[in-house]
Amino acid sequence: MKKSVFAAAAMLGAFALVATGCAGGAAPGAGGNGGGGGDDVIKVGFAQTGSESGWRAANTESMKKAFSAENGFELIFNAADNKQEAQISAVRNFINQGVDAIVIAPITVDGWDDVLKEAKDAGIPVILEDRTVSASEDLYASWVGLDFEQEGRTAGEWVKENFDGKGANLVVLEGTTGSSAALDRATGFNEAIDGTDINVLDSQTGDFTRDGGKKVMEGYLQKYGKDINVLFAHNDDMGLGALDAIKAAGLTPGKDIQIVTIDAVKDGMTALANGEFNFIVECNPLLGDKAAELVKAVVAGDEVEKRTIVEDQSFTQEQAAEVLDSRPY
Ligand code: GYE
Repeated sequence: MKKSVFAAAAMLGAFALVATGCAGGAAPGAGGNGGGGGDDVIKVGFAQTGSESGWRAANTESMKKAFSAENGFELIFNAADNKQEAQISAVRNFINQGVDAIVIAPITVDGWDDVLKEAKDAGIPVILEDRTVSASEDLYASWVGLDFEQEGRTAGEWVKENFDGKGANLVVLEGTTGSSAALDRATGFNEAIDGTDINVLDSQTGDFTRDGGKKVMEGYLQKYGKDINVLFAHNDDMGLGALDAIKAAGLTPGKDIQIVTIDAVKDGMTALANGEFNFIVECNPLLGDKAAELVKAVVAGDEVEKRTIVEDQSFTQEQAAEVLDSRPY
């Protein structure tokens, strides 16, 4: 077993030499790098988290569009069903296939050091999109994503403005445990409500899914009943799942329990425009073009920015009703 891993690594080492040998000016793939027929096509492996949410569906679509054949890419797509081991083995697979670049939307922040080192040793550049990792910055070429901490802070500021001093009992539906999106949103939110009298009754993960949001909300309603008057969900989908639980408990979402979420995908914005949600902080999933631009630059040997942050907005019910039809996702 060990031997074959070593042999593969040695082979990839040789591949890396060929690849860096061409980086001095020749077009990527010009040296017959085995990428796909000896032309300039850039072979990219993309390790997606899974398909947990509407945000994810929009992100996957954006990535597939940007990494299209017309744009000069051959895309190998993998979705890991929110399981980090599966995602890491997808990345190893890409390394073994000798792709020109790897893009990862990392499920969790920790646990990436080894496989990122393996990619580096094989001379394959890695671009991160969406979430971040705790591994050293020199193990990847670049990251494009959102300011999750600011998103959480914006949600928290809305809660503070509307509920401080008003006897708020809040519950939280957290995103996937250990993901940078969940960790940073919690940090920003807690910072914003710090020093207020907002009472956080409970905070548990719903794994960014509708089902998870529904189940955890059912548990909260059983435990705290009508005491709950505010819900912060780390994404729209968990908030949408919670709507079912709230209605089943005979309560009116948007009134008895006010709801703030993050993402601003179509279904979430529809719930906001309908008055079932009260506020949404946007998280832009359309990162494909930027990720593709970064991959092209890195493969060509150009210097790139280490971090690219895409701007987000936020929406009230009135604003959601105005923009709903023009939203691209
Ligand atoms: O908010 C959520 C998705 O990492 C920003 O992951 C992303 C989050 C997004 O499942 O809906």
